[in-house]
This record gives sequence, structure tokens and C-alpha cells, in this order.
Amino acid sequence: MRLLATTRTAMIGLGLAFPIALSALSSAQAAPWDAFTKGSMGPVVNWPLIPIHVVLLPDGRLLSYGTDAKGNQTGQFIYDVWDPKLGTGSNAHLVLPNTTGTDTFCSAQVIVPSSGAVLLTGGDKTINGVRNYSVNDVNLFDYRSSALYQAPQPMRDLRWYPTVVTLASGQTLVLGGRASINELSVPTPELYTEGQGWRSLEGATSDDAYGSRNWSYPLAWQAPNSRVFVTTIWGGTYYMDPTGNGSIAKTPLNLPAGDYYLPSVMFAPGKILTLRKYNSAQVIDLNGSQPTAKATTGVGQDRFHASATVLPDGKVYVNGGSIWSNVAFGVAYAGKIWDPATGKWTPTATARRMRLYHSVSLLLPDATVLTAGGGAPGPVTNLNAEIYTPPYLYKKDWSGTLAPRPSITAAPTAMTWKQNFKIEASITNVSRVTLVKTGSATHTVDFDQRFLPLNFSASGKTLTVTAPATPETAPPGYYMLFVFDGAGVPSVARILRLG
Ligand SMILES: [Cu+2]
Repeated sequence: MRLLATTRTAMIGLGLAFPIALSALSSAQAAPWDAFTKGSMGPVVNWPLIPIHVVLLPDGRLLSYGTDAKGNQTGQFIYDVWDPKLGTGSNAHLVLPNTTGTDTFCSAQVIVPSSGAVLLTGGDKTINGVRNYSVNDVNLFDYRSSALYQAPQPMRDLRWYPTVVTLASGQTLVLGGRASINELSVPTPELYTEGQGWRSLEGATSDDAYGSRNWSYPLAWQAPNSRVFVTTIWGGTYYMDPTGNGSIAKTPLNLPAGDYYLPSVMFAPGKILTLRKYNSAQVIDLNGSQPTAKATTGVGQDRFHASATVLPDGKVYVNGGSIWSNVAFGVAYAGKIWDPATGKWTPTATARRMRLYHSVSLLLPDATVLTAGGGAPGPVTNLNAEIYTPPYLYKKDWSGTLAPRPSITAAPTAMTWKQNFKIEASITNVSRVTLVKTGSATHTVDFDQRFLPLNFSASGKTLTVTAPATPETAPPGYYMLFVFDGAGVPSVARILRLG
């Protein structure tokens, strides 16, 4: 997991010198004429660390961490809080010291719905000069104070590369990861209840689902049937029941072979797009009595370490990756957008940086997508980000200029399931109202993102919107609420708490 020292030094030199020249150039240019079909990629902007881990906070800021200021593998020293409202300059970043004692490199992170704190599980440890051992440390980040502090109770098991899932109950499930360099198995999930701490789900122990056969950031989602759906790289799928002592059952659905570093995303209630090996892709449907899957068009090539982001219109943006894992060969610089209505991919704007191992993407409240990081290790040390502006924000007239946007002028800050609530829009012809759960990304996984269209009725500029029906389709927590105008242009989101 380490680069040779000489290689890393050389790459840091390249990574720092090159972006400055390009970003100065591109910021002076208008978006290309075809921005309304491809979107546009913003300039390369500096980031105070490699954002290996990113999570959108309830206040619209973004926590990131994973390396030191030079891009070296360690989360022990600093973390960053970025305020997108302040732009992308250094004054938009708050770089703070990590005083917890935990190296949070390759941990997991997700918002706890009840308090809005970010729960950080596990991380890295160096023993006798050898990295990539594990810890059972648990830390919390409070967005109100921007403080990172140790949680009262650690997990039972050591975990490096675990997955965290927000459950319908509001509890947080941690599963997978490994305990040490030699031990690829932490087969028993643990459940976190805020204010109470951790409990191991002995009845749900499984080496096949999230132990030795599928240990690295196992892909798992709260499913509509109240279970947790788990996919594996070897193809088997599972329903895990997190209640009581826990239990797990294999489902009849077997998928083609996947990879830890090919992305999957829940793009609609109970529906998952999963990229599999050899340029194949499947759409999984969890809405029936048993899960089913159908092939859809592949993204064009294997894109190891790519990221998949569900957009406010329910389409899926895939960026980054290369045909050889974490090697600068067959690098995919152009993004692609998948339309669930047609199953087809549209090529999108080209990035200037390769986004490979330890890169991330995340939907921002202004409906743009942060693409960032990569390195530690990798062919390039990406202490930088590029912000992607999707096609829906451009005028459809070949001018490359941004379209006027509708806005939400009033909205509540919280909602509960099935509730009808009122919002005010700046326009009368709202065509669509949607929710996207605030994301939390690392290592090609986004633990929390999901998309839900909402029913609404309009009276002038006042909309009566119906909140999602159940916590199984929309787990508690924070969501971005978007309205669209008649031309399909989304507003900036309001962040609402569901619970
Ligand atoms: Cu890692």
C-alpha cells in the first residue's frame, strides 16, 4: 500500500506544479458550446490534503480527511472543513489538527441522524514501522463546533476498510473491514446506537458476505423490506436482519463478478446500478419479494476506482477510474451519465486529473459534483479537486452559459415520513421535486447517497410536498431537497432533516 519513497517524491513535484498553470488558464474560459449535453469541468483547485474521505455536513459544509498536507498516507494530523459558499480558495478551508490520536486513514464515516454528528469508525495503525494495521477507535465530528473528538466507547473489533450504513431505525451498522495485514476477516457486524454505544450482531456473522471473501468496504444498503441488502465481489447477495442478535440469509440472486473498486449506487428507491467486471453493469431491484437484477449497458470500459454519483434528476454520473487498477493506463478522463429511463450512457466533460485510488466524488447542494483526490498511493498525488457542472445547469442554446435557476424561497428544516409539508418556490411552473441523501464517500463507495422523487401539488408558487413514505426507503438523516423548473433546471438544495 506504499509507494517507494523516490517515486512518491517525484509525483508530488508533478502534482503540485502542473495544476496551478492549468487552473489559471481554464478559469478565464467560458464553458464549451456543448456544455448543455456534456456539462463542464471546472479548473483544478488546490485542496489542503488528499480528500480520501468526504462527507457533506448538515450545514452544507464538507468534512474531508485522509492524508497530511503533503499528501502522505495518514489521517492522524489534520482534517479539513470546506465551505463551498466561500468558493475554492484557501480561505474557504478550515484546516484543523486531529488531536484524537487516531489515524483515520481508510476508516469509514457517516452522519448519525439524531445529532447530525459524523461517526468515524476504525482506521489505520503502524506497528514496528509497518503500516495498514487496524484500530477499533471510534471518533465523532461535531459540525457545530467543527471539533473531532473520541467517542465514549470503541467498537469491539478492529476495522480497516469497513462500511457504515444508516438504518431505518436511525442506528448505524458497521460491517466488514480487516483486523490486521494478515487477518482478512471481521465477520461480525456491530450496531451503533447514539447515547448507548456498540453491540455485536453475533447471529449475522458471515465470512462470505462481509468477512474474508468480501472484506473491503462491502457494499450494503438499507432495503425497502427492512433488511440490509449486501452485494459481494464474488457475486452472492444477502439480506441481513439487524434486529435482535442479527441474522443473515443468502438470496437467490447471483451477480456477475464485481470488484471492490467498481462503484454501485442506489439511484431510485430500492434500485441499484452496479458496475461489474469486463464492462458489464446490472440494475438490481429490491422492491419485490426477492431481489432481481437485469443487465444494462456497460460504462464503456472497466473503470477501477471510479466514483458514481446520483444527481438531483436521478441520473448517475460516473467519473474517474482506469482500466488497470491504480495504474496510469487506460485512464478514463471523460465522465459519463447514465439515464435510468433509457439505460444509455452519455459522454460528459473531460477532467484534467486522473481520479484513481483514494479519489472521491460527492453531490454538492448547488447541484454540482465535487470530484477530488487520488493518491497515497497512486501515480499522481492529487492535492486538488475539480468541480463538475452537469448539463442541467446550462442553457440549451449552444451558448455555454448557465441557465437561470429556480430557487426554494422557504422550506421547513425538518420533515417526517408521509408528512405533507409546504415550501415556496421562486417560480410557478415547478416540474419536479426530488430528494438526495447527503453523501459520504471514500474508496469508490458512497455509504449514504440515495435518490427519491417526491409527489407534490402546486398552488402558484406554494408547493405541498409529500415526504417519503417509510424509513426503509428513506432512512432518517439529512437530505437535499431540489425543485426543477419547466426546462429541467434544478434549484440550489435546501437541506432538511428527515426523522
Ligand atoms: Cu485506503
